[in-house]
Amino acid sequence: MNRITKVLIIISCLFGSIACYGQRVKQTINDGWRFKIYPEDASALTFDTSQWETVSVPHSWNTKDADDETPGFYRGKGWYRKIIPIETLIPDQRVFLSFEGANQETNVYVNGQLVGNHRGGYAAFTFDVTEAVKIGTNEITVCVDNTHNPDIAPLSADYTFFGGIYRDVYLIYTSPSHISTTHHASSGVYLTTQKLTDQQAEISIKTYISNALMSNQTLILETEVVDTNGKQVAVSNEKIQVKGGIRNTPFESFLTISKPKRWDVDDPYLYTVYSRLRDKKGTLLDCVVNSLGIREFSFDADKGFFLNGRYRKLIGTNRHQDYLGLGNALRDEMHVRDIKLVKNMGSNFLRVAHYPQDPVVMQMCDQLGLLTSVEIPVVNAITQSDAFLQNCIEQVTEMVYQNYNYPSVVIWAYMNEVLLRPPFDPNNSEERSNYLKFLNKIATAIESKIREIDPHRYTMLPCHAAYPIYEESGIAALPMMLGFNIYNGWYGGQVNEFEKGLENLHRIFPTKPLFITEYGADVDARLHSFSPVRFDFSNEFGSFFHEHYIPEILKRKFVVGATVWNLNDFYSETRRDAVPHINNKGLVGIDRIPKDTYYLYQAYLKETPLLHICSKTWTSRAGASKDGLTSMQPLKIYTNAERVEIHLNGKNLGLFPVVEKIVETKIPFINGRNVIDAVIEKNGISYRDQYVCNFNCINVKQGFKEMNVMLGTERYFEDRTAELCWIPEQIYQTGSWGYVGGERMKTKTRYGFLPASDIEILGTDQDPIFQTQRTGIKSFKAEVPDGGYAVYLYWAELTSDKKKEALAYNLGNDALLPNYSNRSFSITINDICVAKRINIAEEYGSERAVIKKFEVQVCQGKGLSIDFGAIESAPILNAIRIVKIY
Ligand code: GCB
Ligand code: CA
Repeated sequence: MNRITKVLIIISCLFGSIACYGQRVKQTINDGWRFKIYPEDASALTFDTSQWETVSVPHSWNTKDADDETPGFYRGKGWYRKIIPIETLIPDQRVFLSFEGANQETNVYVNGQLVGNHRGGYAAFTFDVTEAVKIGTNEITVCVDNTHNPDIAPLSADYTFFGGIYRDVYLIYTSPSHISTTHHASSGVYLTTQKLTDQQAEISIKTYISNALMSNQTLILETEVVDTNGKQVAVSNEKIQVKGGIRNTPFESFLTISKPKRWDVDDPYLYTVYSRLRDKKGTLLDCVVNSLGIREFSFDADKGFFLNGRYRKLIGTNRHQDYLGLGNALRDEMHVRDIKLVKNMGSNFLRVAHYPQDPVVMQMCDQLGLLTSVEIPVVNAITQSDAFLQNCIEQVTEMVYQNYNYPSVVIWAYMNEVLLRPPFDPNNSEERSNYLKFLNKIATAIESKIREIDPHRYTMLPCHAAYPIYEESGIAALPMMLGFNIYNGWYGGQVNEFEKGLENLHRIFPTKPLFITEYGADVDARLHSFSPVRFDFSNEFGSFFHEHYIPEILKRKFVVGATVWNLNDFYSETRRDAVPHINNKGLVGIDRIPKDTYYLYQAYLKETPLLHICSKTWTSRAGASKDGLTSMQPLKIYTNAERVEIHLNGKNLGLFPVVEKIVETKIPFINGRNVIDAVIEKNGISYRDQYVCNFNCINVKQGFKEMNVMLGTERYFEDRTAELCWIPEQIYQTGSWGYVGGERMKTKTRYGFLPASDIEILGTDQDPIFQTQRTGIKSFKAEVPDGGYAVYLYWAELTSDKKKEALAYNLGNDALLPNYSNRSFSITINDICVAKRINIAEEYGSERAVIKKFEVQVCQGKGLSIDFGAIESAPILNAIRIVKIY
């Protein structure tokens, strides 16, 4: 498909003439790159690129291998090459190549000559390539390297470090004298509201000028502020003297805007600021546009956050920049969609974690009225090297300058859970103390760098819950506020430890405004449970978790704000959960389909009527049924109304009261199609939500067609590709169906047990069907009617001889290596031996999905009995599907 090339031509049409001398030209060069993964040097112009693949930027080379069944993904060099024409667009022009982001170290060559190097995967960088290009065709070669580099942050993290040029690349032409493009790749203009009253706003504007001409120049710098109607509200014109051959000279000017309109979350009013550079005759040389949001804010450790004098509880989400199948290589429009999702949830805050994101993300926050914190990616650990320290300072400098003008930004953050995974030997006190000292040195340097560049915003350190070591190292004292990532009830303990923990943190850090930078629980949208427990990945546990956290956050003023981890599910290659390689704590999926929890936030945060029937995506549903006609199952509704009327298949079930935004009831689903309508009323207008599902009432005596049962679990699983529902096991009783004997397989961790295995099941993407089992099962019986049947037995050997590395951020919730069971057993179906000795692991390998389908007959009213006979160790069964064919 043809992609649209964005061409941004910044013209000052206000001056009437289009053909001004020296207009800046900025255009993307995203398409038609030749690309190859190549670990060696491919920079030579003679290098044969004829066999290279053709790709478009945004691009990542890890979109497939970071989500396949082979552990790891390519971390090394990727080479991009492209021929670009350079024209003469401006007399004596300067030419720049500008990258919005490439992960993580980049070398750029023009016509075989190295023109620049950049280290860090999340910031923009711009190189002046004027001397290296010629008019006509030019070969641009870009080497991006995502190899682990101990001198570049982050060293490790719970997200995938996709390699590639994953944000836009631009070609920029300017006049020889121009507003700087190379001042940390920012716009070259920095706007600061110095003083603000209802009468007036005093704005300082620092403009960096570069002059490539060898002679000194007398120039005119004009700054014009216009309101949303295009009306000029302030202007300054200054004569400036710029030395020859000098880059990045700052000039400061001041403007006053009378009766300023404030930028606020409900009314994100933005002025437009034109910075124009002219020669002394008045001819335009360059123009840069920024927006200006005028606001004042403050944090108080007891009273919370105030924006323009008004109290606001900050609430919203974190966000990762990736998407299903694309890695981090998202088009602008996709970033925009995400920020709309954040706003639409009722949020007023976005933690841009764990790294600076695409400029369109920040522009959207400005336009929609979302406050933000932006962060550099120093995650989990540091390297005790001056090179690492230097890189931190470079990254923080780029972050602050590049994001300086966004009114949405109120916090600069650094170091996420930096003491989660310290590499020192805890028994070596000297090693420990040296590490903490060096950490303090880096944190101090970052903190003072931020305050030096931008004394107008707050600084924050997001810590994990084990705060004493943050105190001990001295780093907790440095920032103006503290963030805490809290997972009580998920990684361990009970949800109500959350509020106790909050009170305690406030007692320990009474002067630091406290922000809950993260909290969340994993939900695989396909899983359900009516007795949810942590780590079952069910929708219902996720709901339970957030239903508890939200009111506790809202209740406490000293909790200045909170951001859910995370807006979206995101790639984390090393994770092996219900959905391998993905962290499922999103309120929306990696495909951006909202989960129930997203609507719970809307019910709390939105004033417009909100009504949502939970589990609406669960369209293929099933359950055990006493009569084969109906099955009682819980139903939940989220709403900001006071009562809800519920209808089932056209029948009014009555009015139900709402408690803390929730209606909970039980519904007699009928076999087949069910339509549930919920209705609320607000100001005489009624609002309706509808849930339609196909329900399979499972009863072996009444209209039996098929059953799909997972052993060893309480979970329900929706196979969305086959549109069928797996239901949990039950014990066999005469006249019915279920297992005989055995016990639920237990996955042991350091602290207890997981409700399901955390092994990635090879050969399937329906992992949950295989992640639980009954060990030592004797039989599975179903008293089905006579006829011809297909019986599918599902296995995966969940013990393994493969050693796995525990994930630090899983906080001890990794399965301990179970003893490998070399098991074999026999299978008999209705007295016919179908396998004398089956050894799953021996035949197929452990951790692999194995399905065997047997064609069997049931006659003389005997029903079905599948019997397992132990030979070595205990027989197992993970799931069973029984289908009546004749
Ligand atoms: C955290 C980390 C974040 C992880 C998250 C989790 O505390 O800051 O990067 O993804 O926990 O899901 O474990
Ligand atoms: Ca892989």
